[in-house]
Amino acid sequence: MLQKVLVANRGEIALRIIRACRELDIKTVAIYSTADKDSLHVRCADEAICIGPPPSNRSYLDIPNILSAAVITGVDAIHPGYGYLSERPEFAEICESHGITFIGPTSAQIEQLGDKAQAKATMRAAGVPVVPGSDGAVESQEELLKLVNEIGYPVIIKASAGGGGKGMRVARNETQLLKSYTQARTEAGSVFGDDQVYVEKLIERPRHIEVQLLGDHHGNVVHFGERECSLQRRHQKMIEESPSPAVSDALRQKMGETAVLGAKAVKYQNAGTIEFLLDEDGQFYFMEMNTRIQVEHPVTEMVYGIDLVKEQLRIAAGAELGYEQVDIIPYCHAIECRLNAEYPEKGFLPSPGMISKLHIPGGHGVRWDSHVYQGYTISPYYDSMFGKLICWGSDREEALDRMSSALSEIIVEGIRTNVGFQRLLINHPIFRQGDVNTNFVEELLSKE
Ligand code: MV4
Repeated sequence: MLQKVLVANRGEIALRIIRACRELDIKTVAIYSTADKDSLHVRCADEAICIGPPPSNRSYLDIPNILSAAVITGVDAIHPGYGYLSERPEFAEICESHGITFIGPTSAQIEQLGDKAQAKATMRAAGVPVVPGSDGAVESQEELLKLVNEIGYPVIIKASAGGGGKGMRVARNETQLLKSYTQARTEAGSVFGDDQVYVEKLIERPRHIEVQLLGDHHGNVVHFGERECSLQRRHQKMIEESPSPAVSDALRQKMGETAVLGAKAVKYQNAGTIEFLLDEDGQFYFMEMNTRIQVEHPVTEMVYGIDLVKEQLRIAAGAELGYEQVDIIPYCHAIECRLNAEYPEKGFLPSPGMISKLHIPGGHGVRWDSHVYQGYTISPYYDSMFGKLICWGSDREEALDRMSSALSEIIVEGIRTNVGFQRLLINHPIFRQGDVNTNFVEELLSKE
């Protein structure tokens, strides 16, 4: 097993990883910026090293500083968490070349799946359904017009180096198409340093459904069902649940087997997620593969009774999964609300500051993953998410009722939060019916 792990992250996920290490008797090293010196991940780790000033590019994204911390403390592995360096192939590569285990897939896998056009081609070749569109990047206007003539409008243009919704444009006619194409390439070039774009048919009002995967170093890959992630605003997820109210047992099996097929095609190792779009006819299509542990992993943990972070550590140490697909059974329904320090009435403006009073709900079927405490100051430098509330129940209704009750119980003073907005969503009749798509939150906000 691993002896000592450096956690190359902050906030709740750093704490989540430290807790998993402790249970496995693995020593931990926290890294922190000067803005995070009072954060719980610093207090809970066995050792902590300051790696720079508050701006992320001078601390949590500073590879030389983080590697120095790893070498000084003599760790044998680094867990990148999510965001930050988690999907940078060059970071995984430099760990590999220094004999430090990167807790995740190989740098080659991160690179292969990080280019979204290439990932799509790989999945298509493996037999995973993809949205009709270009084979890889579209090099010229002529090529673009020829292709769109075949597939028809509306279409969506995406940056190959993008992902998570960054650098996408919709076109519903030829005028929009040519304008969007030029804009998309210019923008992709300046934002990602890569101006390649690809085109596909637009799926209207899709659901975002993702399948959780684990692969070990021995060729075994299994899935842990799906998460419904359609409730999001500006590509930031707000609520995730498992199972999805739109997925039948038969569809789950089909999506799961398809995701495993895709992961096996790249010999995927460690935790990963395949994102699908599910259209209104029940067809699903590969979108992206995320090569990291995700924010919303706890809902899958509650439903399947597994600790995904511990599994990541075991897998990285070379252990075999030790179970098969037939052993993986859903036990309950789980839902997660992301709680943010933000002001919903002011366009979700960030609301950093000191938490002067805090009461966290508890009880049966309630989990709270967070790095904050009463008296903690939320920094303006980082993401506004200050905690994740996860509730589960024997069925969807029980999980949602429990979430509603927990959201009523929570007390957070000193900052503005989205708690009230989350309660509104949880009790919204359309959400209760399970009848949502990726436009739901924005449409709801535009009606107010
Ligand atoms: C799409 C789409 C419709 N049609 N592709 C956005 C994030 C990225 N993973 C893929 N995204 C989309 N791709 C086609 N062909 C709509 C979206 C999309 C979306 C997807 C998931 C969750 C929220 C979304 C919000 C807007 C657009």
